[in-house]
Amino acid sequence: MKTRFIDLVAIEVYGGKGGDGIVSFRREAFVPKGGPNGGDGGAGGDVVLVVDPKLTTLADFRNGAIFRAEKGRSGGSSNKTGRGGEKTVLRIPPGTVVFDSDSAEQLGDLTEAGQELLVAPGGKPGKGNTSFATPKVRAPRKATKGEPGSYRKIRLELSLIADAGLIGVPNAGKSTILSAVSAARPRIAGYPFTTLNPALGMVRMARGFSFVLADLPGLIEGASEGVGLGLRFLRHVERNRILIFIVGAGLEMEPAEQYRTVREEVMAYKPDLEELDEIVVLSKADLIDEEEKTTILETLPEGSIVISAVTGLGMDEFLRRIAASIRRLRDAEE
Ligand SMILES: Nc1nc2c(ncn2[C@@H]2O[C@H](COP(=O)(O)OP(=O)(O)OP(=O)(O)O)[C@@H](O)[C@H]2O)c(=O)[nH]1
Ligand SMILES: [Mg+2]
Repeated sequence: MKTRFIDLVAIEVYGGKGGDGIVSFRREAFVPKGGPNGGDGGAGGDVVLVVDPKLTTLADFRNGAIFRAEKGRSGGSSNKTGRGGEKTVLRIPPGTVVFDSDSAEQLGDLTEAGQELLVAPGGKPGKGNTSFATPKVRAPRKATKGEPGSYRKIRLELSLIADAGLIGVPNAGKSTILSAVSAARPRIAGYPFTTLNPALGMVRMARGFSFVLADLPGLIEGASEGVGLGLRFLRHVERNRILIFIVGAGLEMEPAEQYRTVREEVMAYKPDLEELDEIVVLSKADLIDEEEKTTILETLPEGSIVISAVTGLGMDEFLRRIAASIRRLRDAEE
């Protein structure tokens, strides 16, 4: 299932200033008029973006953060060139699109691991007086300063696509599940509609397999007709490839009724979704005993999974089932 989320951040980047060239003359014993030997400065450091495939969000960047690269050093006597400034490398996730905030020009679309984008070149170094020597001017007293590095305000935009979304009535335990299986920390509370906007989490399985799970706002009857937050949520399910229905134990509405209501809303919104893989999950199983569990399971589709994000019951199977489904779909796409 594909759900798009945009992670957005604006930052400022400064290339390092170029080092100054210097004026200097050879001084040797018994050589009264040494020639020029002032070296050039070093180039200022660049600010560079680099794609790190391990990253999945722009969460490492604070809005308005400022990044500067190191300045180049001044030249030395004996024609020594100053050391160049270190570049500043900013790691970003694949799929980041970079814009100049002022001109709105797109500077790059970074997708491949290791791909780089120079966003703020360092300043050009100044020249030492050696560079200004000519047959006529043998002892120039001239050197130039390094230029300032360039400055830019840039906007980073990442659009994430969820592989699967958690669908259910309010309070079913969707956000609790996402926080149990990923590093995402959506808000969790015992009142309905805690989740107003979809949250995304990266679930990392063995052998480098990972997928993105979306925690969606609760769905209620009438959602397909615009009641509550339903429509806003359903827009995100539209491109989903797997539907994960979360029904909660211990809620006023019976699990089978929750499943029926939510499924009806989803299908009323978009009948095509009938064709998708479905996983039905009974959550909060720690609130009920074995007997209740059996009774409830009889009312849910065959193969429904029983979990508790609080005790960890059934969570491995839950993830394995989703992973297997996603793997199949990814293989089919290739
Ligand atoms: N005992 C128990 N309580 C749970 C479990 N999962 C969630 N809860 C509680 O149920 C309440 C609702 O959980 P959420 O994860 O916020 O539910 P949600 O489905 O995201 O709700 P909305 O965002 O409002 O749609 C919270 O008080 C949770 O602490 C569970 O496995 N066991
Ligand atoms: Mg929630």
